[in-house]
Amino acid sequence: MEEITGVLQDSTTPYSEFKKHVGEVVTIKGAIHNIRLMSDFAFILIRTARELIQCVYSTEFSDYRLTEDVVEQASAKVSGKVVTSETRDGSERYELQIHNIELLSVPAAIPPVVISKKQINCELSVNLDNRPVTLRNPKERAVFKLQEGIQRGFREYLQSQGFTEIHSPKINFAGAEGGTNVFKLDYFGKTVYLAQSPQLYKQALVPVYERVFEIAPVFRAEHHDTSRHLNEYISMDFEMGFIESFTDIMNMETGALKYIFELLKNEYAPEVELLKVEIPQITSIPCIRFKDAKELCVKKLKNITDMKDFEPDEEAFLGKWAKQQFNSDFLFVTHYLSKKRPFYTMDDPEDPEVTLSFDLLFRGIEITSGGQRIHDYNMQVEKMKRLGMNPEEFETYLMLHKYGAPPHGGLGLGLERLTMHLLGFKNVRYATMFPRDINRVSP
Ligand code: AMO
Repeated sequence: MEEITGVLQDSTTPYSEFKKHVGEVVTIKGAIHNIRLMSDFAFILIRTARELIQCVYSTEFSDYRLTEDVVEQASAKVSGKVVTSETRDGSERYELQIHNIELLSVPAAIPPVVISKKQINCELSVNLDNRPVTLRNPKERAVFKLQEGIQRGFREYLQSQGFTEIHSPKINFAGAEGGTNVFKLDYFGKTVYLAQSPQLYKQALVPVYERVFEIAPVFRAEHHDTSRHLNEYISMDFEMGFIESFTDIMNMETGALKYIFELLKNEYAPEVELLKVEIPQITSIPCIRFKDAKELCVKKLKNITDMKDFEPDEEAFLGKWAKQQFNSDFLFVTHYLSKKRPFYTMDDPEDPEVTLSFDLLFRGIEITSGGQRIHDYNMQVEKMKRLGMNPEEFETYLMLHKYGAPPHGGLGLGLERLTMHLLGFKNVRYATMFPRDINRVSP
């Protein structure tokens, strides 16, 4: 009887080990990304998980002969001799002199979009309609490899700080953030809601684990079609107990961002280079109160009508201001108005009109909201009533407060928003693998 040992039998050699095999015959597996036929030889690029490996076909190297079904997007097992190749910048590169190509599968059709060019060259909507194919383009896939690095950095840093990873339910009895942008669902005859955030659950877990985090999809029924709103996005959340002040949360986020950017530089260098990413340098992040930031905007920008929040052009202005004044890509704006923050936010005891809350702007766009939460039962019930909410509907949420919770707070960081601004995209959809927006639920 065959037994499964947990050890994979792999006869292929990763590109990272080619250096050790110069002059030897190795085997690789991958997709045929591009074929350039010359008069008596051909360049065949093999796309592996992270590289494009150049292979050279010539009748000089072996008796193998190219067949008609060796086409782009075919899956292949290629064996050949490793040789060093010349590069313009003098860096070390290796290629394979093909000895044999074994086709593992042959595509049924030519892709609807050319994916072997340096860049996908079509409208965003066409790109998104054909996502399973366009993501094969090295630049497209590099975006999401970097996005993996961001999540990994967030996870690794928080784990190093004693946080426990959690998964909260996405089908819920109430919306966590208030407002109307909540998706309703029929749940065996009852109305339930898709999670707008893990807010109520991450708070509930503070008395359990003190520090928790979650990286998961959340859902917002945004009715408008903007370049920075999605209806489903990945929220990177954390919540921490026993804080001295809400600046503890901002310090934790700053530490996480520093770690993430170092990780990208060190372990995602091929993608950073391919996408020419300017990784921000963080030593510290400047902070400004909402009131003072608004005054700056009023002085510099015309036609400001909403004094309670920022319009996108105000955030963009503040982003430039932070760059000029502090050479910082980031800016914390603190003490947002109580009226504008959700019911769980702690008002400032020194001025109840404002909250112990903050947003983080990255290159002039909000990527994070966070703050200290109310931990006192009576204070929370009173605030809910003041906001016209029925505390009875939040009985299980209020168990947190009723049965004792430490001072705590946390934040939510939008993964796609951070990726978008890191890569300088004008539209968040470029930083979303399979976007969900008001006009799109497919692919
Ligand atoms: P908030 O609702 O401000 O706060 O969301 C936090 C962060 O999530 C991102 N984000 C979005 N990204 C894409 N599309 C959207 N429609 C969208 N909406 C929000 C942004 C934003 O800064 N519970 C609080 C967080 C907390 O206090 O812990 C919350 O969800 O990057």
